[in-house]
Amino acid sequence: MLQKSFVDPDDTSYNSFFSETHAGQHVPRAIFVDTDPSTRNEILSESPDLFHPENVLGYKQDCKNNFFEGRFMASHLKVKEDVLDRVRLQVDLCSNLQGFFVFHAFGGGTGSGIGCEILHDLHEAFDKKVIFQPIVFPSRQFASSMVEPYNCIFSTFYTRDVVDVTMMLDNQAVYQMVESKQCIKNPDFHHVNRLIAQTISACTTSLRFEAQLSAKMTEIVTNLVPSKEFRYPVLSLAPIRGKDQENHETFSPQEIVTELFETSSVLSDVSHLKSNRYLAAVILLRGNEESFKEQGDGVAGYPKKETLPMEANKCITALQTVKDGTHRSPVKFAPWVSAGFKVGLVAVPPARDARAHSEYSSSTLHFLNFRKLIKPNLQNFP
Ligand SMILES: Nc1nc2c(ncn2[C@@H]2O[C@H](COP(=O)(O)OP(=O)(O)OP(=O)(O)O)[C@@H](O)[C@H]2O)c(=O)[nH]1
Ligand SMILES: [Mg+2]
Repeated sequence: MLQKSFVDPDDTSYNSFFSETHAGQHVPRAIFVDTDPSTRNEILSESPDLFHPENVLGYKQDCKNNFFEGRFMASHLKVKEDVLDRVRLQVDLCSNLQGFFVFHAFGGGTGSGIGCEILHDLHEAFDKKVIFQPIVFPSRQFASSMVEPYNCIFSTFYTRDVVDVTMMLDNQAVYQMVESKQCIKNPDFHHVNRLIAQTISACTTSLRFEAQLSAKMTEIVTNLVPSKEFRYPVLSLAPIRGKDQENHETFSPQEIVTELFETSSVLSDVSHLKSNRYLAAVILLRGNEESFKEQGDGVAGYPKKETLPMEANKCITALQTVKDGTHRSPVKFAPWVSAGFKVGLVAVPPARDARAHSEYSSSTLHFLNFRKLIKPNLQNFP
């Protein structure tokens, strides 16, 4: 829900994900599709007032975990026509459309087959607009059927030319993060989805609020994707703590940035991270910092505390330290990448962490690390 206390009344950037009705209600610019009819009922009964009921599409039966069944259903049940109609209506309500986020899973039939068909249509109809594709990639331990890898390979192949950025999310890695960092035993999809939602929310902060250093969708693509074959960033999120732990820690930019580059903060299985070379990284930091006024008028001679937006310089210093690697292994970039980092800063802290003393509250990072793809080129460098 939109928390008005955090929002500058003159800043209407939050409307990038909501359209405002005459009655003042904010309706998410979101369209949900599942061939399984129970999903529609679930969404509408859980959030009856939030989503536009006609933007939640349901059909008669699911696609039986089969990519080609999904593609067939997309045309046979006219799913893609229905979706495109709803998309066009939403686009009409936009004043400055940047692009689309298409969320789907690659392991099932609907997400993979119908998802691909919709992506192709979107690309054709809005060819100049950016498409971000956060995907749930199948993981060995948490697969619900043995054909998930096949569906995944087909979806990857069929969407290769129509998407600008594919954000990799792996249930197994997220489960482990929930278990180890939030100290929740036997987590379920509810916990996993919360963490994924937080990450996506952090990624889109600079689109939703006025930013000091902005990172628009096109800028993220420019900075992150050198060519279409390197368009698979992984995402990381920090700081993540359990309820009992978060009050015992202070999060400085240095700590958060260092944590972002830890293997355990990445929402994908990247065990080879330390030995890898980065091609690019986009870091989005949000929140305020508490500092002391130099000539303060605080109680009993103590300087007064004030809350200030975080400073870009501090983030740059933190990133340089990560790159140099003091007592940790340094974050290495490919030899032909000179700068490497794109930083976005937003002073609005996340609603969940709205504690009076919150410092840097949350941040996220995307980077590319397909060692195999870049390995042949690495051999030419020391
Ligand atoms: N993170 C997360 N993953 C999910 C969730 N539900 C399903 N998955 C994963 O998504 C993949 C695809 O499963 P489904 O979503 O059931 O498949 P579908 O796209 O509906 O396709 P059909 O049911 O075959 O029509 C599997 O790997 C699941 O483990 C969820 O709520 N959160
Ligand atoms: Mg399903």
